[in-house]
Amino acid sequence: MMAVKRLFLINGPNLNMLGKREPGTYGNASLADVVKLVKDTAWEYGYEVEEFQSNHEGDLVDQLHKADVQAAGVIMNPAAYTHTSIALRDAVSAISLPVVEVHISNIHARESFRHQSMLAPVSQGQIVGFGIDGYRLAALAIIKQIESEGRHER
Ligand code: CA2
Repeated sequence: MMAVKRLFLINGPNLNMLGKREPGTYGNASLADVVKLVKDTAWEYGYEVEEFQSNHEGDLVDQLHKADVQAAGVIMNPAAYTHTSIALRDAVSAISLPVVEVHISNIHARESFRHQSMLAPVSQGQIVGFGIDGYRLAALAIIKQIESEGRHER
């Protein structure tokens, strides 16, 4: 039987507030809109998406470990933990999956403390500054990566 092709979509702290505050920086779309965008994009290529959002670092680590068993790739916006979390970096290093890092805003055009990503060196790539369209771009990029590596059988 053909295994289900699955992506994990993981969003970090405060992204549950999308669409409710700070539209100038993060736009008007909600987290539910982001989830629908990724699901619709992935479905075009026969992929299912399991989504997860947490404000807690350890829960995000646990979800990366779960992805290693259940998914073929991860789309992740680690939010503020991007800039601080060695634990999330180690989790990305520890799993054998491609991870694409997404940021809604252009982190390089903002405060200097947002310029560094702990995860970027261990991720497949990073998409920043395209608003929530970045999640669609990330889905397209990771599916292409998975298919080219022939690693979609999980
Ligand atoms: O641009 C991004 O996607 C960020 O990952 C968003 C993080 C920020 O700490 C990163 O530097 C860049 C913040 C997410 C907070 O999201 C909110 C959304 C609406 C209202 C308030 C916060």
